Amino acid sequence: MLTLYYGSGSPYAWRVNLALEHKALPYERRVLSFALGDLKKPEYLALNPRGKVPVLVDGDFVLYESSAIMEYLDEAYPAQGQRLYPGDPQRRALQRRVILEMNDYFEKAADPLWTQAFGRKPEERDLAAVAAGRVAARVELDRIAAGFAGDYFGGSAPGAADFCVYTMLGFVRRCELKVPEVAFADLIGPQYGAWMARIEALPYSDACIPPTWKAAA
Ligand SMILES: N[C@@H](CCC(=O)N[C@@H](CS)C(=O)NCC(=O)O)C(=O)O
Repeated sequence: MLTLYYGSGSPYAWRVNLALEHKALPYERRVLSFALGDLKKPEYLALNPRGKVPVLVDGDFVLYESSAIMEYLDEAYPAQGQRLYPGDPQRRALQRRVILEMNDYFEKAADPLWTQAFGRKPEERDLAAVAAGRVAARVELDRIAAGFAGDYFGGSAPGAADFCVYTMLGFVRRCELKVPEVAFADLIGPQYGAWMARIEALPYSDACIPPTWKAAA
């Protein structure tokens, strides 16, 4: 049995949750509380000294960093469920590139959106920073769209890159609740909008929505 240490609302934990479901692996999801400081407790720091989610535990093997976890799941359980990465090395490299571009470039570009939405009181929000974040995020989305390989980044079926991009965008959409000027649908445009709808139609997608978001809906 695998254990996923998870925090509700974390796109990194959410992507691993989708990956586990895609691979139809049995797992237990342990939801930690950011507010209660669960991630900084000694027993959790023993699993991840960075005090971040997600962590995967597989027997006596402990792994943190979501991208490494997704690769591990696909390599350790190649015959289980559906593949997260294509077998072809070039297609696999292109998916990894999308993931790195999201982690390294999109994350920084979109930072003003979540900083203004979740890190500022309403009266302190800087809408010029939101506008600049939208422009920077759009530049990255245009670049990353080169990685679409059909209906998905993974080709005819979703894979690790899809789960990575989807959950980051899901987090940006969440910002709109606090800051309507994020104008999410307009920001992502029709190509990403249709692709998000395809991810949301997957049979396991709903089960992976961050539970605190569902509770608040
Ligand atoms: N590079 C890490 C990022 C993980 C991460 O930043 N997790 C955030 C939640 S979105 C976290 O646990 N933050 C808690 C903290 O920094 O105190 C990964 O891919 O797993």
